Amino acid sequence: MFKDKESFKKAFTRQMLDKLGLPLEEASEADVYKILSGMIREHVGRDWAKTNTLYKAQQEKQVYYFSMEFLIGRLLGNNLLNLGILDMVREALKELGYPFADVEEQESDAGLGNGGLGRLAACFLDSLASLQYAGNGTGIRYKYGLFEQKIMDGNQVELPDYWLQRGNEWEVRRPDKQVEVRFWGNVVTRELHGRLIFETVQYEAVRAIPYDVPIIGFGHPHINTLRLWSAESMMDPFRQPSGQDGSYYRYLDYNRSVESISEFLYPDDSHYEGKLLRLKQQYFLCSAGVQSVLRTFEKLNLPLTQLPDKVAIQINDTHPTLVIPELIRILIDDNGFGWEDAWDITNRVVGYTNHTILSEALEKWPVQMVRELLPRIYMIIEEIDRRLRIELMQRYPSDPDRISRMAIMENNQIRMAHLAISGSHSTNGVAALHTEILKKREMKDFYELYPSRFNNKTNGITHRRWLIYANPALAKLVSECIGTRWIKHPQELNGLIKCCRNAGFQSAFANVKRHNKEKLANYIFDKQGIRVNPESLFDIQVKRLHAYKRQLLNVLHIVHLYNQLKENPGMDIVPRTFIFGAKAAPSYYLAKRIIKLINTVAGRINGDASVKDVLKVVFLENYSVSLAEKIIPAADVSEQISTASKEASGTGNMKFMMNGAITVGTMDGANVEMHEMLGDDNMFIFGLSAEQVQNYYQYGGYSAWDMYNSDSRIHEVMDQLIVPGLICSFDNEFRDIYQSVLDHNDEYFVLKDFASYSEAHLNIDLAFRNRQDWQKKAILNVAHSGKFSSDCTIRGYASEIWRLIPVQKK
Ligand code: 26Q
Repeated sequence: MFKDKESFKKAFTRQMLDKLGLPLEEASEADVYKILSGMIREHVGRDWAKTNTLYKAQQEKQVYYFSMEFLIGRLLGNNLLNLGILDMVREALKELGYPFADVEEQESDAGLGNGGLGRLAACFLDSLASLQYAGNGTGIRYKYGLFEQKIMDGNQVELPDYWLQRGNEWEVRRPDKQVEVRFWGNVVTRELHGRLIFETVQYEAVRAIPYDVPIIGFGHPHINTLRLWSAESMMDPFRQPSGQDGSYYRYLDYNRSVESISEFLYPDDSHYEGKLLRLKQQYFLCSAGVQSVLRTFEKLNLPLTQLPDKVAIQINDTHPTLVIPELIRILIDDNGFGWEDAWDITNRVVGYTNHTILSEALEKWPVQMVRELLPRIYMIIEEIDRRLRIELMQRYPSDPDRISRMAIMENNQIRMAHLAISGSHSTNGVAALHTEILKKREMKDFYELYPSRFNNKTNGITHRRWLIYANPALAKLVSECIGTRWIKHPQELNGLIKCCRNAGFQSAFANVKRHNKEKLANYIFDKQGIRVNPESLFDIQVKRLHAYKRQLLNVLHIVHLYNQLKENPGMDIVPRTFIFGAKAAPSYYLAKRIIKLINTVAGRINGDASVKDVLKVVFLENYSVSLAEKIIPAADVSEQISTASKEASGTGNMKFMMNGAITVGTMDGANVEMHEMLGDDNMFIFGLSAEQVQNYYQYGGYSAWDMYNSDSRIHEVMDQLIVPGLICSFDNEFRDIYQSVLDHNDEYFVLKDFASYSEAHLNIDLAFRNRQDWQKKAILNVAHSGKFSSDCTIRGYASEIWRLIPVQKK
């Protein structure tokens, strides 16, 4: 049915009639979306089954990527692209009277993630399938994704994201594959033939139902599975008939509590807080996921001792760390293994990826909570801790401090990172600098104990979604210049280096950017009624709102520019449009105040006719994957300005680079590796280094008040946060922000980096005036971005951590 345009049109029209009883003329865009996505789902069904049969027949080793988040966004366009029929379908629909862009908008954005970590998981799935690895995703099918953001009166307001409201054409419910997950209860121990047997009684059982989503590989019929688990109640959860002595009411309570398990995604406020429901979610994912992995393994009819030869589990941060005690539990309690063997198997199966160096974000669960909710898992963690302590005592007999520092259980808390490192064979950071910081500081003790476990895997992004799909005009131009091999081998984008000075190519490149900027300008006007000039420099910062990402530095600098323009109306600056997009965790007060500040500044500046030709500020509501696809291709400048050492990697930085934006950034996360390739000529680096930041934390010597008193620009913009004038409309309007910087001694060095940030922006201004040179820089950014394709990252994980080779290579 997808052979050619005409047969597609015929099949499509026919399905519209058969499935919805609608002649084409009466179909809405939503109807078109529904039929089209249904057709694709059906179309891939056979190849999906074939891929699974192949895995089984060839006894492939499989990797399971366990993650509490998969930020997949929309699937229609991406699936058509990977199937190689996007252009054909686009044309066919156009001929039938439906612009593809309008059809696409009918799909809700699957926002099952907060930001980088969740989007990384989605990019990895795309690469796994496209490179023909046997790789699966394991996650939770949240009923509500990350909240929808509305801006009201400049403030963020959160609305529930009921993304499933209109159904989900991509998923298949698989009740036949359901498993049971048990909470609460008591462990009874007895002896049987000289062995201790552990049995949990009086537990509460929950049904885990999988929903499978096909993950379509690019350019070949290789289809992997993302399995998302949903919690449902059982008829007989307590293993006793309900209805007796008040147990009916207990059942009703139970029913409600079960539904909440897969109800919503927790927003990340990077400030760890141990919530019972979150722990339930984590164990739900781990237990259902591990049981399902083992069921698939069972079909191979091999002994469990061979599990590490056939299965790798990668845990996306510590959120799914409970796979470790869960796998041990199943091996010991259900399969009769002794501790050593169960531990050894588990250790060889699991790998752990760390995504954070903010110590306040590290997960620690209260002992009591784990003991009550997961009594048997708790016993196993206790045993892991006991054995680790013995190992440490032997290794460091005279260093009790070190043992307390490294223990898993300490101060009535369970440190999940320590559990993850000791229970797995691999711990990786997500950028070179990040891994070095883990080894030298954050996890130094563990690095010294297990040096060979630590390794780096610099993050990546799928160039299929982020270049070919999001920026088709640029992809086409690239192919015209260097051919199409780069699509399968993204490193070959470096073929563009030879075109970077070619005037004809530069001007074609500039036209593509211009076209993308016009599209974004139209979107901004449609959505927010603000007119921005596509001729101006588009300077963009889109990412979660967090103090360490320093949106505040950006907005204070904008205020400074505005002050200069007010003082000196004739000042010669390149016209700029500053664009922001960011969600703040609902409970993160300071982050929300920064959103209000950005909107206040935007309102003032956009309302001031005297700067209307040179300065605009836009805060785009509800930043999400599909919005990112519209914004990133239109950027001239990419803001990656975190306090050095704080951003583990960043992946937005890579997306902008691949779309020909030039980065203004600190030497943080993967910016460092970008800089290695691009050099000072093609990136605007500023600010303290990670080492300098560390030194200030360690030895002091920085005073925010001194900065304020010694730099008149800083003095002026800080005062504008509290004194009515160009920015504030009443006394102390932004006192909380003012205080966070001055009274708390500027934890993120916003003031310290202000001068060098301003200077970087002056350099941007100068550089943008020389358009040809600017194009050259932008082209070089694209040319060097192939290294950041997630294909490259996934090959690294596959060969060095999972020991997996692509299926087609056999
Ligand atoms: C934890 C406990 C309770 C509720 C929520 C959370 C939670 C949820 C999500 C904690 C953290 C996250 C997400 C973290 C994250 O996205 N980290 C980013 O990961 C990217 C991919 O590796 C990196 O590029 C970024 O640098 C890093 O900040």
